[in-house]
Amino acid sequence: MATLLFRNSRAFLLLHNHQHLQNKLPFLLGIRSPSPPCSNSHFLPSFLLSSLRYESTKAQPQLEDLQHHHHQVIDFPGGKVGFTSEMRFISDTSHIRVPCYRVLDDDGELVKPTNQVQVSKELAVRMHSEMVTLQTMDSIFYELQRQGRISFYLTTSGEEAVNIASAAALSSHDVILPQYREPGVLLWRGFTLQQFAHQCFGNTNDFGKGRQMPIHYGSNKHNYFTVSSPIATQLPQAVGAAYSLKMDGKSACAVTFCGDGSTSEGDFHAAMNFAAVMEAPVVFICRNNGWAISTPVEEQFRSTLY
Ligand SMILES: Cc1ncc(C[n+]2csc(CCOP(=O)(O)OP(=O)(O)O)c2C)c(N)n1
Ligand SMILES: [Mg+2]
Repeated sequence: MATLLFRNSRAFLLLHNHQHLQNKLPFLLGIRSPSPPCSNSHFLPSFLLSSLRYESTKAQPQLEDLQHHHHQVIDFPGGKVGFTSEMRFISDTSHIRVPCYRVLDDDGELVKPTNQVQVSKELAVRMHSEMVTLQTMDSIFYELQRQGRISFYLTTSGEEAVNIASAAALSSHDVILPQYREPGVLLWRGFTLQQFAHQCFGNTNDFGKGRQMPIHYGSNKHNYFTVSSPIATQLPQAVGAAYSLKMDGKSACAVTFCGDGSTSEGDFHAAMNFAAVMEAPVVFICRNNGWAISTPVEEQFRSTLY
């Protein structure tokens, strides 16, 4: 079965054992600079990496051990959630909710020294810039939809970092199977604002030739599967894509996104088991924004992890 890896204010991540994925883990866990697209050359010395990997992938038996470093809590659908600045695997269920991971306090100061390796200033600025671009694009398209110029739109408000940070951690060979709130991954990979506009307007320059609703982006060139409307269908498909990469001996993984509501679908559970049985190189990133349209998480499932 998949392992619950971490959850921050917006996302938790499930992953299966695979050497290639484990190479990416230190950055996904925030303790290593990411590799630039198409390259694996940014790694820390191997002895350090292997100790970090061991440290980061060792699952603890009880969630209760997770240190709560802060006294503050946030109000989140389903109840109050504490904070932690410790990022690590957890393997068990508990009556305690998984705390929200954060490294900066409300004033933008580091909460405490962590085992993180800083990314370069250049990369940090690019990540920030892409998050701002994503917000700006959202504002424009959202207003276009409200004005009736496009028929549909969904924003990524509050989830910009999940988009951009996960994209920055991957190589361009890794295939993305998105839900619909991850256009930032495509933006990071070079899809232009004009191309987003072509798709939303469904014109002749749209790769889908207007056959899809707005925001159903897809691009072969960017290894980004086209968004599909039925919730959670991308999850078992991602495992299939990952298994195919494994059979072809490729040094790449499949990365798929879903929302908290998607975890109620049968496809979610099928995907988890399929991935575990086939030992497929797939990363599941679940964005927990507390709601599936009007259904809050406490009405969606009985898991206490949220
Ligand atoms: C199979 C299926 N059922 C219902 C819907 C309608 N629907 C669209 S989005 C959505 C909520 C999904 O919530 P979540 O996965 O948490 O994603 P979020 O929008 O919160 O990011 C639903 C129920 C759908 N698209 N497909
Ligand atoms: Mg949701």
